[in-house]
Amino acid sequence: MSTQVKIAIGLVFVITASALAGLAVSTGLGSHVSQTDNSDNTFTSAPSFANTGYLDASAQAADTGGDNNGFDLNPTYAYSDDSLYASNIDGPGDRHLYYDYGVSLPPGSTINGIRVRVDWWLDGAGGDNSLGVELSWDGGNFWTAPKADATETASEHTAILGGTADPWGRIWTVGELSNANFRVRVSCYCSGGAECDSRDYYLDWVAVNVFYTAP
Ligand SMILES: [Ca+2]
Ligand SMILES: [Ca+2]
Ligand SMILES: [Ca+2]
Repeated sequence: MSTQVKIAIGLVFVITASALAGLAVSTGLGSHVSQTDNSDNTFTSAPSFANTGYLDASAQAADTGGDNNGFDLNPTYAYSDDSLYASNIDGPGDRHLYYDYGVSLPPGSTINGIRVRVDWWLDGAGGDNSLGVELSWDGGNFWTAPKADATETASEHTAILGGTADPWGRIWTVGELSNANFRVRVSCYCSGGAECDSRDYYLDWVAVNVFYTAP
């Protein structure tokens, strides 16, 4: 047998073996393990991952500070994530309350973290500008230390303050998140720029997301 013939026979054998191997897979000759028989895929509930999703405020009020009128134009437009927004004109120092988030948790739940999402922007970036958020657990008498987002943009951006395992420096009870007690205060800051006198702040959405473990 010539060398060329031997090579040709060898190639036919390799091609035929490959085709048969493919046929074996395509005809389902591979093994299948039922998911219920696979212990690695046994799912159990994971309460530490429970969270409320982002909740909308349904009440608001201007607080003291600055010119004392908070987000003076359309403050209710910050209830939802959409194309409508609240405006705080000539606003450094102004503060605004958002509340009635309707947080509903199983009694006795452990609060692991709270995230506040603010979608906001500025009319300009002169000076050092930021948006601060504090939380109250008693209807606005006492407040957490503020967290602030100092990202200055002239079009909307999203900032997440707090976190899934960040309870803002305290141990919360379910009752402290009720509409009667829980408050979000948004504060507008500007320093170090002549433009601060006329700085405008725009707020599309201020939403709250609570992470908890049910008892
Ligand atoms: Ca938005
Ligand atoms: Ca204002
Ligand atoms: Ca909005």
